[in-house]
Amino acid sequence: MSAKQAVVFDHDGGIDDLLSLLLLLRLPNIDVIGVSITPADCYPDDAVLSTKKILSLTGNTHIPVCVGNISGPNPFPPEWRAQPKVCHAMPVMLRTNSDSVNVSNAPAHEWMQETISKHPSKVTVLMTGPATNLAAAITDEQNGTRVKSNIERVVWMGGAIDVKGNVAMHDHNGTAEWNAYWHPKATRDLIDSGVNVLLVPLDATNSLPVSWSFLEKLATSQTPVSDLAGQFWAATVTAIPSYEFTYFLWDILSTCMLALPSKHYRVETGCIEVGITTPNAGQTLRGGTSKGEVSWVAEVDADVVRNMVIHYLSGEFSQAPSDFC
Ligand code: AGV
Ligand code: CA
Repeated sequence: MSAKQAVVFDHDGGIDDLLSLLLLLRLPNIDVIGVSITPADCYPDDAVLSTKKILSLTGNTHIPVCVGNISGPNPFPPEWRAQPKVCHAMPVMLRTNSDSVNVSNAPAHEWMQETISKHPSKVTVLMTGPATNLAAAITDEQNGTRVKSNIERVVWMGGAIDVKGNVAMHDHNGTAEWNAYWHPKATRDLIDSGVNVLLVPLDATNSLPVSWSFLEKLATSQTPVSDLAGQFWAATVTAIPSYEFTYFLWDILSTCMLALPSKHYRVETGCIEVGITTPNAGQTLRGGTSKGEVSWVAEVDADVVRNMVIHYLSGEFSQAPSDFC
């Protein structure tokens, strides 16, 4: 059996970020070595509490948690940031004591530098919020190069390449995806960094809305893990009926990319320029300079991904699921 891939997971506390944490901890080929939180599409206290509880529920209290202290210039709407509070209000979560999980005092970018550069094997960074913490870690003059050299690859839910974005603001032309828009400079710094980056943009996630049929199929599993996952997703259904506010398996697909066989998706590679100012801040645009060459997931087999998600998000919290593929 090949060794597990060491992963640092940086998320921003949304409902699908928390579901992604649960999913990631259940993937058989992954060793999560730490979780960092970006204070973006959440209120960080809620994100820390839910993260600690999910780690406790799944028997992973040894995994350290930390929080970022850098904010981007374009805040998420307060209603979105408040939405994930419902997750730690669920009965299973309320009953779970999480006191033994350690929350680091160091800010996330410093913690990342230390953790990644000192790890004995190369580290994959999965990110499901803005790129802020990692961008600060790798652009740092003193330590950045050492950190970059121990990164295997970055898988990031961010960007909209050949499709429209999901930012609807008065001073924006709608071309950007929210994670890329929250901190456009961080987006550019990551894309220009030369690190091996796989974007999971809206081009790929648009084929995976959270639909009633998906929720019905998950519900037939009737296990502790699938019931909690279904309850988390139930809190997003007010977003289902209208296109602009549809909830997608954004972060979930990004997490799946760590275990999905390559025959089930198509990748493109090219140079990407990042808009920094209005009206297209955060836009990830096909462009000419060789500096920003990255890969992105252009298309996925949505049925396979849905089946994979239901497979891994079923069973008992304390029991590892069998291999999906
Ligand atoms: O743009 C997608 C990113 C993902 O990381 N987030 C939500 C996911 O966690 C921002 C976002 C876009 N539309 C949203 C979002 C909505 N309707 N509610 C909450 N967050
Ligand atoms: Ca997110």
